[in-house]
Amino acid sequence: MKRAFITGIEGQDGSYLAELLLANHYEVHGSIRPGSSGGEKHLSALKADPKIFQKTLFLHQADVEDANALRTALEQAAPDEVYHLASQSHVGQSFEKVEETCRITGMGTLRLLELVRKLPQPPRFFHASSSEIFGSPEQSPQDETTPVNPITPYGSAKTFGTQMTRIYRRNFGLFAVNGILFNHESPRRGENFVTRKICRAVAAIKSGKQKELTLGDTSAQRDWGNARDYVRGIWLGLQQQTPDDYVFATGRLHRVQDIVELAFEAVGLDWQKYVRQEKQLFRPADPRQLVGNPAKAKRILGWEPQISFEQTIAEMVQAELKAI
Ligand code: G4F
Repeated sequence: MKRAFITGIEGQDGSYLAELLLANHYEVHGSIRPGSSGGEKHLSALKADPKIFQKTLFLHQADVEDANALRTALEQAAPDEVYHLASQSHVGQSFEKVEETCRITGMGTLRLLELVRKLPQPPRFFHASSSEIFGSPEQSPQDETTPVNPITPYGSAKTFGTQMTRIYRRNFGLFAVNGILFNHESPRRGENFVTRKICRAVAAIKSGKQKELTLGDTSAQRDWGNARDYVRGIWLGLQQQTPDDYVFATGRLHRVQDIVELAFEAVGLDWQKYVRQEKQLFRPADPRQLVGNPAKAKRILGWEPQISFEQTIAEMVQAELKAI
């Protein structure tokens, strides 16, 4: 039985990854922040299953800023594979919390790399990098060879973590992999990301609980995939003979406005009656058009995204209606 350690196990990707690894007969360990709910939201079904919780799924209290707690958790788990997903992941908030973002997202990655390197049997290491490292790219679509050019504090912190992961691979012989993840969504997405914000609002407006939806720049374009597809890619990245970097993307661009139209249409409402743009929600800097080329992941990992943008938004709207 392989053992895996996941930072950020309580989040969207961490919880889907835990489910995937458990289905593949792993023993799964996850770090949770002291004082957090311990995965009440997305891990509740796993925690309620007496055949799983404390048998093949274990949670350790360890903040990514606390090297001692992380070391203890890693020593107890003795993992074969480490998946580092924890970060301050909201790009907009990274402008308000610049230092915190760099500490958690940038230094947190370096801290974990250093701890992993010093373990008696260094495990394989996956770093959840981001398309935000490309910021304002000179080429489109972006792939593993595209020069980094971050324009947000979050993108900058992720660039640091990405480069450190490469340095530990090249100089310390660590089996270290960067997954350069473009936007990926699901009903488990945090409420302050634009897909979930729109789908939640649409369900609330449909049920008469909300009157309008205020958004920032609806002309912004992104390459939106589905989180369950990307988590499969994350796992595949660590199952190869040699470590490398991979772009996970769909190769298709959509506007925020497309999400608005799809989501309102799904409940039979005219978006024009409810949506308002607000200057305060525009970011000081925002990548305009991030779109990835996943050819390498397809060729080497045999990875293929299976769930479309339209299916993902429809699933998210249905989940919000059900929740209400
Ligand atoms: O959903 P978002 O907040 O995602 P963003 O900033 O692209 O970042 C996400 O994807 C990255 C991968 O590329 C991850 F690394 C990162 O951790 C995160 O998961 O915003 C998407 C777009 C942006 O252009 C934003 O300006 O939507 C625009 N937007 C317009 N109105 C809004 C809003 N975003 C949010 N969150 N809220 C709005 O009201």
